[in-house]
Amino acid sequence: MALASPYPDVEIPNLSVPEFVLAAGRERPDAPALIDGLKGDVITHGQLAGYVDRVAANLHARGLRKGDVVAVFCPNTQWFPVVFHGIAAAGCVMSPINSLYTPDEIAFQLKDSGAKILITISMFLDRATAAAEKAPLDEIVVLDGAEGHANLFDLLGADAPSVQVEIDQANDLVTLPYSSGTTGLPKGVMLTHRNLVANVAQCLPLLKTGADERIIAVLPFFHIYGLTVLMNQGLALGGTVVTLPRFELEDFLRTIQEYKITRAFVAPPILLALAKHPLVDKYDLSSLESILSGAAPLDEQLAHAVEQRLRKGAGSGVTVAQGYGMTELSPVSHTTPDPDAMPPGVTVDVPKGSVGFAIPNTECRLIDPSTGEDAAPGERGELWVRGPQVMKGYLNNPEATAATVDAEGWLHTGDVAVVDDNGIYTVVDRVKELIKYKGYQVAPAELEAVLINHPEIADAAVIGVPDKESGEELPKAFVVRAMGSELSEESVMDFMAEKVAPHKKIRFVEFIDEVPKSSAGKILRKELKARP
Ligand code: 4UV
Repeated sequence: MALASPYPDVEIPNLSVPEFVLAAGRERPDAPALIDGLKGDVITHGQLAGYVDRVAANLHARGLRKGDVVAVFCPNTQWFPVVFHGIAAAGCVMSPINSLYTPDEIAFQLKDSGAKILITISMFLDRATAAAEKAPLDEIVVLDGAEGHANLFDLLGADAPSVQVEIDQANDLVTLPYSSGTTGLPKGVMLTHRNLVANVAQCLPLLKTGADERIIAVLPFFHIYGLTVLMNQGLALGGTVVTLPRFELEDFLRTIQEYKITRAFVAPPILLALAKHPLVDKYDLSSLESILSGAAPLDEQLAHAVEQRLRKGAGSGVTVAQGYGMTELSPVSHTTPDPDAMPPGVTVDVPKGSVGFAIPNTECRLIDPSTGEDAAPGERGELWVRGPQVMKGYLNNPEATAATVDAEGWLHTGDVAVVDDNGIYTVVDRVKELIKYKGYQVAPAELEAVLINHPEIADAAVIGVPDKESGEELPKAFVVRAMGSELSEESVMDFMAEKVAPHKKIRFVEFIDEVPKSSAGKILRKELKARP
């Protein structure tokens, strides 16, 4: 049985992403749209619109056409949104690459996505160049400049004529982030202009807000949470997005104080720092009205601890709450509203450990995995989601698409949830392979593929094991040594540390005689998890 959102449907304007997201800023061209939290540089809404026009024009002049993929390998700066919307306005597709990736990981995404151009910064150029040796590109643009490369000024050049590209909102892709979904290797998630416009429009009724919002953007724009919720939602409000290139607690706290940040969207590790670290008391964080956590489960006690600590003395009314999403959902399907934006007729407190309500235009089902039928009321089940934010599919992978989005349009999340009588959802488990470390995806299949390339490894399987202290899941490898090999745990971990980004490092190794597999060859991860 489909469970509807308790919010009335919203209209989804038939606009491209830049048209929709930049519309509010047109009304207040002199207001700051983007501030560099470290340097203080400001881009106003008026300048942003002008820069976006230039980037689109210059990408067109460099030969890019509708549908071409442009990879972006950059940390959060105020230029990331300029580049993203410029790419989108040119009708091209932005594929964001994780800043921590190794050359092999970058090359995989460049090849798989068919990217023509890579836009990066000089600090990342070594890795970008090494990746481009394995995945040829037309060009690498280095925003802050490097000899022999075009730079930001070339993308902003005045001479190229403006372009007007016709966008078919429901079909044309705007971004291609990578996600392993419920199983296997990372796949290109095809998100259309409509997906992203819809997801911002769907979230707005849950915010009680105006154009004076100042949002701190420390979670990366290369992840869909950063792209949609921090960047696009922030700009669509006509607010100010203050960027930080990485999480350093002191920079984070100073930026909140200095720019009187009103909203922070974070992941649980940042809340842990806010709850525990002595530095927090040295800063005035009283401007903060809302902290929303997402990307991994939020501990209820931790949410209360942060709320109490930040309220103490400062007299602020900050609320700590939680949202839930998935790259394949653009990403939001559930979130906790501002206290004065509750669904019509609902007056209860939303429990801190929950992920709130299904957002407008979103239907859910909870399916009992053992029967394939709807779970009984109050019982847990796999969460299925249907709505305009559901991806178009995985790039060049109709099988994986069909296994994730069924014929009726339900996306099977691989997460297990319960819903109460008020329509409040709590995520209680994950039945897919995916491991999450600090909110980042770690795909066991990807690590297994790297492990079995080691000459002394005959077979391998990876699972996530809970770390009590940090509350994180840590990747653990079960390794079958090749005949005669004396491979040590350390050498397995060292080998992996060279090949994969730091968040994907193998933290534990156990040697076994054989990886348990089903008759169809599927790794029986449950058996590995159940081992003492
Ligand atoms: O694909 P992905 O890396 O996507 C995300 C998206 C997180 C978002 C998005 C919008 C929000 O408003 C927000 O608060 C958070 O992380 O990983 C998707 C998987 O991450 C787990 C779950 O297993 C998803 O399938 N996950 C995401 N949020 C939560 C979560 C959560 N609140 N509680 C438990 N697991």
